[in-house]
Amino acid sequence: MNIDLKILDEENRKKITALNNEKAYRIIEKYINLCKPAKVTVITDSPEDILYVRKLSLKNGEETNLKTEGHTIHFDGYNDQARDKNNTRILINSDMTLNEAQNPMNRDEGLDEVHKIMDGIMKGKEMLVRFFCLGPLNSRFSISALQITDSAYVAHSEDLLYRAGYEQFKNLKGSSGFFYFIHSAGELDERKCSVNIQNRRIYADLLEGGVFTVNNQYAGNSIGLKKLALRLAIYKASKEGWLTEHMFIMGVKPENKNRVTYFTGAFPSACGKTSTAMIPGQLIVGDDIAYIKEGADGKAFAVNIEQGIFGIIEDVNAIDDPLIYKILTTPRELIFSNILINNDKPYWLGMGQELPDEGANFSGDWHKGKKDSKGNEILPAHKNARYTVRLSELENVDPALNDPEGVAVSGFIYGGRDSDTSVPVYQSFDWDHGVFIGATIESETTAATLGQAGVRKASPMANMDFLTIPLGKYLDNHFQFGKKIKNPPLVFATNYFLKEDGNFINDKVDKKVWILWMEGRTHGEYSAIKTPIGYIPEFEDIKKLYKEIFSKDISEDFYNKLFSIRVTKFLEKLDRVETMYKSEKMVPEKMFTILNKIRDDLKTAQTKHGMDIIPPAKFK
Ligand code: SPV
Ligand code: MN
Repeated sequence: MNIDLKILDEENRKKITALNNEKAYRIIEKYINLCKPAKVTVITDSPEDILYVRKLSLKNGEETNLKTEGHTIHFDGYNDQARDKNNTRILINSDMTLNEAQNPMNRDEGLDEVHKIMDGIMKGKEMLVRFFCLGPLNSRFSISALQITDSAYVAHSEDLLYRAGYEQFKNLKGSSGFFYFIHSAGELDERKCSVNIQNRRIYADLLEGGVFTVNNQYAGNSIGLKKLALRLAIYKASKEGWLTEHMFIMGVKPENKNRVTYFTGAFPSACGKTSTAMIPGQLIVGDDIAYIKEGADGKAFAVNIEQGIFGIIEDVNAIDDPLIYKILTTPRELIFSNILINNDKPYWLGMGQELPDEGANFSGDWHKGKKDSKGNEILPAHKNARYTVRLSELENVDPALNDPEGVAVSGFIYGGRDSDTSVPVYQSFDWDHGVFIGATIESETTAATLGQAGVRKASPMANMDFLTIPLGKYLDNHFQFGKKIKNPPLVFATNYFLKEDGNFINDKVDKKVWILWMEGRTHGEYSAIKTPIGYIPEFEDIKKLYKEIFSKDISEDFYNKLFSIRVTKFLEKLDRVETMYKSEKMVPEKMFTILNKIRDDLKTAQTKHGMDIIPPAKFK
């Protein structure tokens, strides 16, 4: 390989040569020539190189030290605090199909546009060339990744979130089977925030396995290995017959039983994803993205592609989230983003203490009452403010986190949110019905909390934002996956948000009862009641679990409130689901067969019992 890039000094040149990968070299060369950085530094897995990145972010002013040792603050630019869906586009050729909602774009046009924006974008800046591994090292699940960025904050975040993969990259032995990500924060202001937000672009090139992302810093847009790799991996998995899911992975561990049972869970935002993965006494493997493949004994095995958490900080306090609160308030390597800083101390919404009236936040210098350009008051900290930390910092991290085999998954959980339709937990009749349940998750928007009629947002498998294949094809892949494996996971649905007269019927922490019931079901320990929507728990089992876990006596009346089948509400949901899927292309017929059967059974039950809200005992 002939490396003729003048910008590389001897050491950096050697680091690239050692990879012995022509494609990787050509990509590095191409983007050095296009982005025109002032300096290029190649980072290996060595502690010195990784420390260099951490220090560079401080030196550049992209992060600032806080009082607690190891803690830093990073601000994304104003209006760069969340994923930019409009400017995230999937580049496809004319022989590929996607829905308009998936925001496809002609590949040549997209590449042309984004490359024009990238021309000279790193002038005066240092380009970092990084290598990571999506998933555990030396694992059949894992995918190598090349990351090029001019943001030391992005590179530093990736050290917390992903496994170092320079050495593993050498094992590719020249193969082109890796993903690559080119990022530039673009021109910066004095706070080191991206200035050209109007030219923010996030373009995924499925055919080449690359993503180009410019003029942004928010991790969901900038960090290649997170949601950008998720999009590429969904496409790859679809071709290869495995699953890439927007799912946590947790180990459920009943106190009185000597076993750990693994579950994965997909929840749209604000439906309880992190709080489920973090239920006290259980183990966490991952909180965001899982690769799932067939493994030993015909079971599904999953790995966490990450090794860290990029978590929402709002409402993390000593009472509701003691584990995370401790992490956020004691010394360790940790990046806060978009919170409020006062006197080098971090403050966020819902932290359980009074916030100061002034400080620095995502809007710059902030004081109570400060308004944005539209006259709206700016909150002290952003609602999507976050923390970034290694999973190994958590007491409840599962030792299997880095197991190259992954963990055998006994159950999938699909978590929705509604105040008046679904029961807190139920199990599907079989795998196919489980796919149906995942495909029909809904979350109720805040309109409902304001007291208006609940607005339901469909969120199939909580993965819609990231699908790079048609939804119908994605669902078919799920059906096929279950057919292929001998012992597919049991599938469950949860809803933690049932209300009566505007108040939640049960407590937040009750999800521990539901998870332990699901765990028992995977071991054949509880019987269940067959209803038109699926299997629901028996009163005696739920009563026993409440007693064991919370020393609480529950009444049958309470159980009935939670587990009665609300026929009309469920039928309304089926109508919404039918309308949505009728307008989709390539939807497997099975979806409608399952839907019609549930609808018929609900109507039959309604007539038979002469009631609209049917208590569980009627189905026995
Ligand atoms: C999500 O929104 O699902 C996240 C945060 O996990 S982001 O990185 O923005 O995707
Ligand atoms: Mn996510």
